[in-house]
Order: sequence, then structure tokens, then C-alpha cells
Amino acid sequence: KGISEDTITLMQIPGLGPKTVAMLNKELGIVGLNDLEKALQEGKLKGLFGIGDKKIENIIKGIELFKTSQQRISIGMAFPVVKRIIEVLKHNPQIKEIQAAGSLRRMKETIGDIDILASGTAGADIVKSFVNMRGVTQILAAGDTKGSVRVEEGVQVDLRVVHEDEFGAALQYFTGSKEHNIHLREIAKKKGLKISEYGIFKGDKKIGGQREEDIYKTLGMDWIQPELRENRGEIEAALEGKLPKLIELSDIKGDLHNHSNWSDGTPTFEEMAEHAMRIGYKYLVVSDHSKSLHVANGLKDEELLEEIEEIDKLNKNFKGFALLKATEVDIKADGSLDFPDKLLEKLDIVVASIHSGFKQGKEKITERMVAAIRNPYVNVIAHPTGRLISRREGYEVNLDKVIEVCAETGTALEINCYYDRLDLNDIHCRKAKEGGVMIAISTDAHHLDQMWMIELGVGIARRGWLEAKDVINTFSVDKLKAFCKKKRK
Ligand code: DGT
Ligand code: CA
Ligand code: CA
Ligand code: ZN
Repeated sequence: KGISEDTITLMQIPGLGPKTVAMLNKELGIVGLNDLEKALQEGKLKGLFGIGDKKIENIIKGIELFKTSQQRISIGMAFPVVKRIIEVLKHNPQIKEIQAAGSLRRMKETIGDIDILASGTAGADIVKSFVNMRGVTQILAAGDTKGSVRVEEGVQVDLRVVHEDEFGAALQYFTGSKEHNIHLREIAKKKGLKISEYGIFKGDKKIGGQREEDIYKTLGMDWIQPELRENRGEIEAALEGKLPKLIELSDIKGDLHNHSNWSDGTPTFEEMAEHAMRIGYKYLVVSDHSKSLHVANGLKDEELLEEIEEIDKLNKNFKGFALLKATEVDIKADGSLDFPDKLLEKLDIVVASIHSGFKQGKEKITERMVAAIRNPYVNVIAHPTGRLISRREGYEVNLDKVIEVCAETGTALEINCYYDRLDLNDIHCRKAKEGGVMIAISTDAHHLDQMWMIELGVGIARRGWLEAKDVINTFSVDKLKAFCKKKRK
């Protein structure tokens, strides 16, 4: 009988060797991490076979370290890692095809580990070049078909190498999600078929597996975009030919929430415009903070007026591009806005958000937000739940109510693309769409090198089943302005 998963977990804790783990099991019946933490709390370890305060302290530290290393990271941190690795491995002539799989391909907001799939025949060589790559800090496994490493960003990366004619089946299998795959296998079974990481089979005969499409097609359904593969109705939709036509990065015509060096960002208006034009945008929203947000160098009323003048001047020089006059206006503790209506009236688009009073409680926060949504000048509510992936759960807010009032008033909700926010998340996003609310996908960039994160937001939108028509920054500049004006009438 092999060692249990729980025991393996215990042995991964720094400071706990196999001997200690065996002893703890024998003396205290400890099999897993939960048992160990309980025993520590109850002070049961002290005195056991020479375990003293120092050793106990080390074990506690080890548990903390272990938990941190097990933590999921934001997709925004994993994304550049995978791009870098694939960029390097692509130049290896032994590799035919290479692609990210797992939760990263599904654009899940957090990533447990990164899975990469490659095809080729020289498995051991490919794995060797992978584990010897720059940025690898620890080699966890290096076999003929599988390599596993930890990289300097702290995340684990698994590479699997398969044969060319199995690539599609393996990609399908390792993309997951597990729940999606389980459901798919049930359908295969009912049709007398079998799917595995090696292919799709009828009895012993392989009938497909080189392309991922083979699997879905043979099962009688449309190919399913990876972002939808969470077993949330996508399989049924694919069987009926009713999958959404998901929004794509290329549908985005501009970014609706950005900060300049007038508040707490670094770029000038000119730099923002130049960058936006370079990446093909038709417009860019300059939404600096408002006066109450002192930590972010919020603009005073007269500074916003100056900003407006400055942007009007600059816009005269652009062709086929415009900076849009805007603000990220604070929703104050009492639900009023940080700028008066007669100032907001001068803007093309108004983004409003909560940055204070997080502990007010659900009812009060919801009231504040609803009051802001009812203001005829507010077009977008930014980062609606306030959560931060790495360190904060967000304030409590009645999102159903928020969605209802947004739909009623023609106010959009934001998917904030900043890697630590990703707020709204995929589930909220889908709910908002079903509630008839338009979505804005915005980076909240404070530096030009954060504007790429729009890709993350588009991923969240796709996971939320959004199409281009559900997102206001797929609109032309005129249509967008009309959307904003309509609410004022
Ligand atoms: P993660 O790493 O926690 O962010 O999530 P995933 O989805 O990347 O999960 P991971 O890395 O454990 O496995 C990658 C994919 O491989 C997973 O989405 C589906 C497939 N897979 C792995 N183990 C199993 C399994 O035991 N059963 C099934 N059906 N699929 C599996
Ligand atoms: Ca994974
Ligand atoms: Ca994995
Ligand atoms: Zn902002």
C-alpha cells in the first residue's frame, strides 16, 4: 500500500521529515495537515521525543510557508510566465506544437499551477530543455514525457509532451476543467464512445484526436471555447448549436478607465494617446481621481476644468482618435458624489467608484452605490465589489439590486482588468448580462505597461459568456458617447 496523499502533504512542509511525520502518526494519530494544526493548537507536540519550543516554532513557520506556496496566483501573474516559456520553447525544433492548457487557457482568474502541452517525439530532450530554462528555481520532476518545475515567480509549471497525432485529445483533456471533462465523458459513453488524453475511441479503434475539434465534433457538438469549459451549461449549448459568439480582444476599441500624471498615474496625456493609438484604439478615457481621494492625489474642481481644456486642445491634433474627458469620481460615505453635477455634465463619460467606508455593511454600501447609479451623469461603476485577489475580500454589496438599478437606468458595470482586482468576476458578469446590464472592460491603468491587462478582462468577459454587443467599449466613439448621453435625458 502506497503512502497517502495526506502524508505526502505533511512531508512537503519545510521542517518536517519522514521520520517526524511517521512519529506524529504513531504517537498522536496525525494523518494530515488539519490534524497537525489541531495538535499544535492543543499543545500536544511539546515534549514528544525531544520536540521543544524551537522545533515547534519551526513547524509553524513551515506550515505558513507551505500554505503560501500552495496559494493560487492571479492569472495576471501567470500570464507573462507562460508567454515567456512558450516564446523560448517555440524555438526548439524538436517541438511541433506548443500551447498552454489548464486553468490558464480557460482564463480562470486564479491559477493553481501552469500546464503547458507540447508535441514532438524527442520527449526527454524537450523536457530537459524545459527544466533547464532561465527562471527555473526548482526542478520537481523531469521524465520522458513530463517535466515539472517551480519558477522565480513562485508558481509551478508542468510540461507534458505527447505525440503529434494525440495533441488535440491531450489539449482537450489537460485544458479541463475536470467537471467539463467528466460531463463530456458521460456523453461519450452514452454514444458508445470513449475519450481519453490519447484520443476518441470506438471500441479499440481510434477515430480522432489529432485536433481538439475532433473530440467535440465526434460527440455531435460545436467546438467549445476554452473559457466556457466549466460545466455551466456550455455542453448543452454546444449540442444545440447555441454557443455565444464570444467577444474577442480585437473587438475592443478603447480603454474606459485610466489615470494620468494629473492624479496618481505616471503617463502624460500625450503618452497615453500615443500608446493607445499604437495598440489600435480609437479612443482612451482619462479618468483621474476626484478631490476626496487625497492618497491618490485626486483633482480639485478647478483642476478637472483645466484637464478638460487641455484634452480639448490635444484632441484637435488627432485623426481617427480621441481622448475622452472623464473622471473616476468617488462615491462618498453618504452616497453623494465628489464632484457636482454641473461639473460632471462637461464630461464625455463618468466612472464612479467606492474607495472608502468598506465596513459600513451591506445595506449602507448598496444604498450608496444605488444613489450613484441613479445619478444621470454616472455611466460606469468601477470595480463593483472592491475585492483584491491577493489580500482583500471586498465590501459587502447586494449585487442583484445593483444589477437591477443599472439595467433600469442604463448604467454599465465594469470588469476592472487590473490583475489583482478582476472585478466583476466571471459569474457576476454573466449575471449582469442576464439582468440586462452593459459591461465596460477597463484596465484602470496607472502606467502604460498595465494597459495589456485588457486581455485579462476580455478573458473574464468570455468566461461570463459576453459577446461584443454586451460591452460598451466595442462601440464606436459616437455610439459610446450616445450611450452616455442617453442617460442624461
Ligand atoms: P488549477 O491548476 O488548480 O488552476 O486548475 P487546472 O484546471 O489547471 O487543474 P490541474 O492543473 O489540476 O489539471 C489540468 C487539467 O487536467 C484539468 O483542468 C483537467 C485535467 N485533469 C487533471 N486531473 C484530472 C482528473 O483527475 N480527472 C479529469 N477528468 N481531468 C483531470
Ligand atoms: Ca493547472
Ligand atoms: Ca497541473
Ligand atoms: Zn481607477
